[in-house]
Amino acid sequence: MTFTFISAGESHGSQLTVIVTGMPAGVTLDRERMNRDLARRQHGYGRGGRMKIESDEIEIVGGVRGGETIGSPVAIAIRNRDFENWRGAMDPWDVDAAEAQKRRVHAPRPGHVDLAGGMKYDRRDLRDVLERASARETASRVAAGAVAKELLRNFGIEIRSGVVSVGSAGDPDHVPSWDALGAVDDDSPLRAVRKSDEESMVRAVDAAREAGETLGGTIVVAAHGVPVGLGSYVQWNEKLDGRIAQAVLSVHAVKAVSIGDGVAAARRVGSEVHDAIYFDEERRYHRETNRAGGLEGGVTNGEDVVVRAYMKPISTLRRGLPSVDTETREPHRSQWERSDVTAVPACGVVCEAMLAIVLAAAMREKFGGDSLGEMKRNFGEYVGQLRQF
Ligand code: EPS
Repeated sequence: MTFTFISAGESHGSQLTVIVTGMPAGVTLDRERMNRDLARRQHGYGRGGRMKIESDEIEIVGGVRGGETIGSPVAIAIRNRDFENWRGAMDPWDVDAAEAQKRRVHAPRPGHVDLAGGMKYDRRDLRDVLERASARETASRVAAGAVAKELLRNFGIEIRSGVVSVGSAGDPDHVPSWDALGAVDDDSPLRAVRKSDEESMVRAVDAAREAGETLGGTIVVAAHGVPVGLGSYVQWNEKLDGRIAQAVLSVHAVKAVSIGDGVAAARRVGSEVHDAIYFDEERRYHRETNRAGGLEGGVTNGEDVVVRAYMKPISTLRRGLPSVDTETREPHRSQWERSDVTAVPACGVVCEAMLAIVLAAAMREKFGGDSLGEMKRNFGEYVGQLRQF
């Protein structure tokens, strides 16, 4: 079974439900470590009132016994504490008409899927669209990613991220080392890679809040310990760079993705872009630079996989934006109740999860096995083969 996940649940519904398929049996899960990822996603300067209500926690409801996977789908529930405040408008069976009217959304936000979603699914109350389109869904991704990370760590694969820019503060092109990503402080306001950028980032968020604005930014996500040979060059949809890009671009508000030096490489000559190949007995084949971001021809080359995600400003602005009332078709500013000013630090944690999910899928495809032991034996044989090359 392919390693992947599916999720369900509305932002103000009772819970998020996540089902992860393709986990081998015999993987020990660390509850605290997994919950820590959920907490990391909730953190960050510029989050709104909702994060004061929620305190996300993984509740495993299938596929795990005594802390170990048993080969069946791993099912997870994450409760939405805010549901208690929304039950009248969001209950699956008994919606209170007055409550539903109070929560009705009829002035779509430019930049959000409110309008296109309402037209597509023929939902006149745009709340039916925004509830599922909400970035609340990213808690599901982080839960699935936490499962993927538990698998990957058995093969020495680790994932880190950090923020390199928020609005115009920081440097979106900054290339952090693996160690620099390790030094990112999850408790710092914006999870900045360069501590010297943090202050200007905080000021940018304050200024945006003051102006009723929102901000985006740039995140670097990297994976270390990835073996040579994940993904393939033989078919378009097997190229791992494309699969990573799809996964990261699917994260809310991410509008661009690049790998390695990405966009900057398009402006340079070839000799300044490609990573020279070296060999010595200890390090075997290796590079002194990693501008390719660990991927050549859609295949991992053993260097760190380095991905950059560019997040646009959140589309819910306190000051609103020009829009149309879909009930009267008259001009109407987009609606606002509460929202985050920025969620760039959280987005980094979500992108880690997406990278983990794609890498776990690629590892499962290459090494198979129904149990972790079988998968590890297959992996060990392959590592032996690489040593002969
Ligand atoms: C979101 C709007 C805000 C965010 C939410 C995403 O929620 P609310 O509408 O309840 O104020 O807080 O993010 C989360 C709930 C979360 O867990 O990240 C949106 O419209 O996308």
